[in-house]
Amino acid sequence: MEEIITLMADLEEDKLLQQLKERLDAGEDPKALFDACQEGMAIVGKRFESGEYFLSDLIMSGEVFREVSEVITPYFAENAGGEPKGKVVIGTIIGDIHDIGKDIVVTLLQSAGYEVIDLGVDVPVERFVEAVKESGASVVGISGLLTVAFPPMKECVDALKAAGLDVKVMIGGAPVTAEVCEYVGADAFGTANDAVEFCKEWIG
Ligand code: B12
Repeated sequence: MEEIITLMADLEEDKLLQQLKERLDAGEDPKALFDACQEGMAIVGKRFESGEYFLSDLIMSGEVFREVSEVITPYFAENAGGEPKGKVVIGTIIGDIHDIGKDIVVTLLQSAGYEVIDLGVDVPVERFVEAVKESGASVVGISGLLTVAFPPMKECVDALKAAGLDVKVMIGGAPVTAEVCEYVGADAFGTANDAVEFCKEWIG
């Protein structure tokens, strides 16, 4: 997997997609390949923080990852048809436009058989409430990468409660900790893999 990690980290789009297609067709585990790409993304983040990568590289990494998801998702075995196991509303909270992590959560949830209503980025609190009412979803996922995103995340949880909606709320994003989770009043926080485990526990 080292080669995949390096190609993702170096933003070698064409070579990466070519390799992925060949290896998937050869029967390699899509989950392992996806995890390797996530590891590559983590390296991209570190290179940005150290000043080696610029904003344009970050934006490029998001585009590459989207293509990676499009190539890999159809190969996830659990994705092969059938009734959705349950509905999840997800979005990046108002004021925040980071969506790479959220999109990974969406991909993994869909691959695990859940119907996902993705509200996108910079989503107002009321939109989460409306979407739950419209869809009847039983889980809400809120993503936030900026510290300033925490108060609106809390407002969102409060608004869902005030509307009397019986939903479980999970939150995520690199800076989210147990303390943030407690402050926001969410039921759980974690990684994209954790999101799938939470939904298995809450919805089945
Ligand atoms: C890529 C990136 C960008 C890209 C975003 C592209 C995109 N389409 O998303 C761009 C260039 C646009 C960007 C812009 C900005 N960014 Co930025 N960005 C990053 C960076 C380097 C990586 C984020 C990322 O995608 N990581 C990879 C993904 C896979 O990780 P993740 O998002 O954490 O997601 C994982 C988990 O957290 C989880 N997860 C995510 N969401 C959810 C939701 C649920 C429900 C669950 C369960 C799990 C979950 O699942 C994922 C996989 O496990 C981070 C640095 C960092 N260390 O995070 C800074 C960072 C988040 N950005 C930062 C800043 C300051 C900004 C800007 C304000 C910069 C500016 N001056 O304009 C703007 C913000 C604009 C706005 N209003 O949102 C700061 C935030 C600081 C803070 N404390 O608030 C950081 C931490 C960088 C830094 N060290 O300063 N950024």
